[in-house]
Amino acid sequence: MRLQATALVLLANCLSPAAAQKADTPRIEHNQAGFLPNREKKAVLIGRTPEARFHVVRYGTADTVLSSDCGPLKASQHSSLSTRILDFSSLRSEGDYLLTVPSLGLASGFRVSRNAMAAEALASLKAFYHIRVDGAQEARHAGRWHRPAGHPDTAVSIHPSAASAARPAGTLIRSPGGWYDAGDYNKYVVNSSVTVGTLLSAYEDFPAHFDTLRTGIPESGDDVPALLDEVLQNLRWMLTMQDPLDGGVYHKCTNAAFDGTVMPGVTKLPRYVVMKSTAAALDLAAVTAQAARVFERFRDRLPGLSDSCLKAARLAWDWAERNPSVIYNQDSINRLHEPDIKTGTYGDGDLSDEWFWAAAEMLATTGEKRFTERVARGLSIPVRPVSWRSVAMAGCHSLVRVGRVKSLGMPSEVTEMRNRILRFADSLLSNAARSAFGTPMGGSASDFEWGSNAVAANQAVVLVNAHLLTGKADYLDGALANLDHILGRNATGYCFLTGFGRRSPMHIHHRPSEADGVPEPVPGLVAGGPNPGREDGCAYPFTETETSYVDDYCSYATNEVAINWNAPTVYLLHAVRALSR
Ligand code: 9MR
Repeated sequence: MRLQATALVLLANCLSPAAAQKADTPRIEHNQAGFLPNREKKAVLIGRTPEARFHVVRYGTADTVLSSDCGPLKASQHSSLSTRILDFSSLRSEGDYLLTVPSLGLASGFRVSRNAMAAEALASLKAFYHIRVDGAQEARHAGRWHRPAGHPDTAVSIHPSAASAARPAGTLIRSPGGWYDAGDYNKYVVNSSVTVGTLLSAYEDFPAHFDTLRTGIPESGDDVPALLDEVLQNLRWMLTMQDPLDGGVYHKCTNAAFDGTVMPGVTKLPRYVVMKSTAAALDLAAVTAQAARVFERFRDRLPGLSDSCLKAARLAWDWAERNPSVIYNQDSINRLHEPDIKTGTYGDGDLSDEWFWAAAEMLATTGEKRFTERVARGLSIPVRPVSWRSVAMAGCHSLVRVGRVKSLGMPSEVTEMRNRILRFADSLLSNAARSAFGTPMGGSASDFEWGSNAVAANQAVVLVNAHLLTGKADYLDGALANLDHILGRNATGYCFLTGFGRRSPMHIHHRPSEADGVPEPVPGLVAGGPNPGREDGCAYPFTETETSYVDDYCSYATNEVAINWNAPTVYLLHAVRALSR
């Protein structure tokens, strides 16, 4: 088979998804960031298409390097779409190629390279620099997205819900720095914790990879890995959220209401720390205990940091023991206090997994018996990937990881956690075998929740952990399939990482990206992704479970970005790079 590559490129452009009027217009979708030579390579042919052959042609030549049958027609469980899977994993030579289905007049270009996804991995981490609150961002670090400093947060008011005898309402405290949570300009301890925990786990799992990585941030060259320099930005802010007098942790540092669509630092509205909560205390305990472990290695370069983290962890844990069920409920707060607080809640009524995560990290770091009882109780918590409200899996990963190198005095529990990770990973692989897109993502309709791309990424983190435990390639390919989902092999045809792929979000719900006058959004941010809840009430082109996405600033329910969605994407992209060397 000899095909004219130029003609196919033109054809591909004519039939590109951007031009598609209907969700089921025949088209080819795949990871738009390219494929690694030694790993699985799949695309999906979307539409009710007849049986067909596909070919891979070396770009710029007429040489067909691979031909095969498209897979059987599969009806998707989450929309009226049908698909066929195109598997070209046997292609292993680096180069630029066209994937063609001549009988349908379809083609799509892709690259196979050892450097596949390297730029994406770097950008996903650098994105945390762009969303820092503190400090002017200069062009030499921020490129076109340079901007003045954000909210100073040097005089933050104690909200009446957070008042104590020593710090009555209206007392001003310092709580500078950190990252903005998402498209909004507030800072939340619960979500910060799961984010920092994920990034610290990335470091603990792949230290050699991160030790040599440079991201071009102001701290470059300080002898601390870039990932940890970035983590420190938020960790130091989190430490300011602890009341040193009693160890309690304020739930968030926030405006009373969301800022308008302006650059950060433009609004001068009052900022508050709001109510101490048990979730915030336990999450902070977990993350500072983990940080104490990680930064112990950097004792010379960051003197005192590891000790301060462990001290904060102990104080927060003790506060939580004295205040075991203070649930953050914004409606109740607003009934009692003024001003009303209308920003994000991150309210969670079930703290069993937060207790487990905090106990697991404390045990992993200190080895103290005091934490074993809460760890043992955690064995009954249902297994699910990490999210801001469900953090038990983070504790399992840490216990198993640390349990491999030192005794935690609970060998059977650690073995049970290992088995739970593997059983869950196996269930993800069987979901992938059934899926019309060949991905673990979408095993259940509920995977398509607010921030569905983070569900895909966090499932993949479990699969990477299963791979680390067993060395089995299937787990890593399963993780890669969910990365493919985020980068283009999905029903929308979007590569959800800003700045990458042939079709990626241009109008994310992110105030700086909307207000800065730069046409392209801040790069390296992951958009939330399909969410049939469509809580924003915006106009959507498609509304089925897996197609409910719109690239519109209006859509905070599908097109916002958030630190807890970027962190597992950072983990995943860097894991795949580190494991494919
Ligand atoms: O990610 C959060 C999602 O799980 C919730 O359903 C949603 C509504 O409560 O809030 C999301 O978190 C938002 C937070 O409350 C405020 N900053 C933006 C976050 C992402 O949309």
